[in-house]
Amino acid sequence: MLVKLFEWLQQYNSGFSVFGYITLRAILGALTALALSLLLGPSFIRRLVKGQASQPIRELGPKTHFAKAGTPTMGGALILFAIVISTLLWADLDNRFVWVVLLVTLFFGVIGWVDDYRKLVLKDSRGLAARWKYLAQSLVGLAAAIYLYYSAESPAETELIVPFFKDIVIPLGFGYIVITYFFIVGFSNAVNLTDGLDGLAIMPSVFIASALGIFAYATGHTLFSEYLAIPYVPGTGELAIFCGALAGAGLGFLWFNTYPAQVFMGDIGALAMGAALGLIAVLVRQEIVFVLMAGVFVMETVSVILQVASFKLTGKRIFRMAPIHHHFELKGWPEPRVIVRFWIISVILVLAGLATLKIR
Ligand code: 57M
Repeated sequence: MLVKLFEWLQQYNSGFSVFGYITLRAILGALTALALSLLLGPSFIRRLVKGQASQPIRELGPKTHFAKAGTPTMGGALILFAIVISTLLWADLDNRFVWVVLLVTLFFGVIGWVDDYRKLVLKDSRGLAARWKYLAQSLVGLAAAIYLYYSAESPAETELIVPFFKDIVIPLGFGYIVITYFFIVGFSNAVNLTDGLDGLAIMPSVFIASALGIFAYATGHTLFSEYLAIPYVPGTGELAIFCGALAGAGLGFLWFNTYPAQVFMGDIGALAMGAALGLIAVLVRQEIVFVLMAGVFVMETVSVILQVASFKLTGKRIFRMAPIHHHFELKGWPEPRVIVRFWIISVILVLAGLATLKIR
């Protein structure tokens, strides 16, 4: 929104042209979202407590979690608010990628909100029935995938690139729709599964969003994309502003979500952020690198799949409890140790992902 204002102001003072730079707007986007979530956090949490949006704790879980009873949830609403306001302020709103990402994020937020609201406020422990949740996620994911496939302006937008091999490019055809759908819906659920310890889902999301911002900037830049031998997709640079906003809003949320958490994000935050990250990975044409960078989310999801499959097939569990963060808790690791070690793994994976930019 401000882009147009600063463009107009340039006739009075050429100094306003500095706001045309994506890098500056991405940083301002991150700072705006950070300030919004930090400043609004306390009053927001008080409202959640008043509205009785506090998390019921399951009796089956690790006993250490019983002390968390009464912690307000749905803090993801604050993250979404900060992301949306900051993106609307600092991004170029003529950019179609920005709108697709904003809309997908908001739709997934609404799906999560319905689930949270049913569980917490209406006290319906089933929340939104799984089949309706997946149906809603699938409809939004498919709609976005189909739109992006048919609105693609160059083959580069729908070709799969392989890290380390700059000459291997696989045209995906309709496979693009399938991959985009799976990245949106799959990572939405993966972040949701990971969100079971204080700060466990938000910090990797901040790291990954920051890295995706760099990928978005390079992919949307004629010179950098050529120099790094990655696809050039005009317009993706503006996604760096959304990524900055997500990172800023996430850090602000972590202020309150860090152990011992004053608030949880709820499905409204987890489903929306996962969908946004998965979608951006596709838009910046980095699906394979993203699976590496989001390795913590992948590991959590795989642990659940293995646990359920093993229990169904052999009657035995592989882990003491899935998702895998519960396994380490039940082994006796204090919660902060599990969290920080998972963060460290996430940093390593994100750095490895960024390194693929040069090693090819
Ligand atoms: C939601 N939600 C947390 C909070 C958060 C198939 C199965 C593996 C699914 C999985 C599941 O339901 N996962 C999705 C995980 C819950 O947090 C709420 O949910 C929101 C995210 N959607 O924002 O609102 C609890 O997590 C803890 N928490 C924190 N700090 C945070 O910042 O401590 C959350 C955020 C909160 C709080 O205790 O109450 C959750 O875990 O419920 N199910 C499971 O994860 C369950 N695993 C399981 O059943 N494993 C089985 C099989 C089926 C794989 C096995 O291993 O044998 C466990 N979840 C819990 N207790 N809580 C079971 C025991």
